[in-house]
Amino acid sequence: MSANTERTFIMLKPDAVQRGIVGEIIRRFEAKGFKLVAMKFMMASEDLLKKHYADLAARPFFPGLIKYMQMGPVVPMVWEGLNAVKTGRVMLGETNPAESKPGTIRGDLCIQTGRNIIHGSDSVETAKREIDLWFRPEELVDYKPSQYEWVYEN
Ligand code: IDP
Ligand code: MG
Repeated sequence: MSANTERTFIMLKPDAVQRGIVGEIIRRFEAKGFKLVAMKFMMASEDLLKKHYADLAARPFFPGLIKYMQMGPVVPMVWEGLNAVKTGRVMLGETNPAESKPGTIRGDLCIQTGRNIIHGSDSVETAKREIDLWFRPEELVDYKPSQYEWVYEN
């Protein structure tokens, strides 16, 4: 894979769906120039969420987090592009929306850490693990966006 094909796992949480801001958030990734590779709309099982957040299992907020993530449907996605993981995190803002700058997704669209509307992988390794957890290989779609030459110089 070339640098332009780095992939990140982004998931819109149940509050993003319920608040009707799914389109607004997806718009930002599209407008940036990232390529949508996979997307689902689903209820996440407790088992899947516990695997996804396994590294946080000992934290006091863990039971509340698992409950929150099952309150409604989520939108797991894979986005591809140059530095997609790092830039994706910059676009999200900080974990706590109150510490997130204006212009970021969390800085613009939410208020509390426990309702922070979106997940994004924190490293390339984590992204690989998360993509494998949420998607089967055949669900990742291979195509060339028509705008490619207008987004990348080379
Ligand atoms: P991240 O989503 O910015 O990567 P993590 O530390 O990986 O942040 O935490 C995962 C998720 O757990 C957060 O996005 C948030 O939904 C929830 N969370 C983290 N810390 C707290 C907290 O102190 N109270 C409530 N929920 C929290
Ligand atoms: Mg995290």
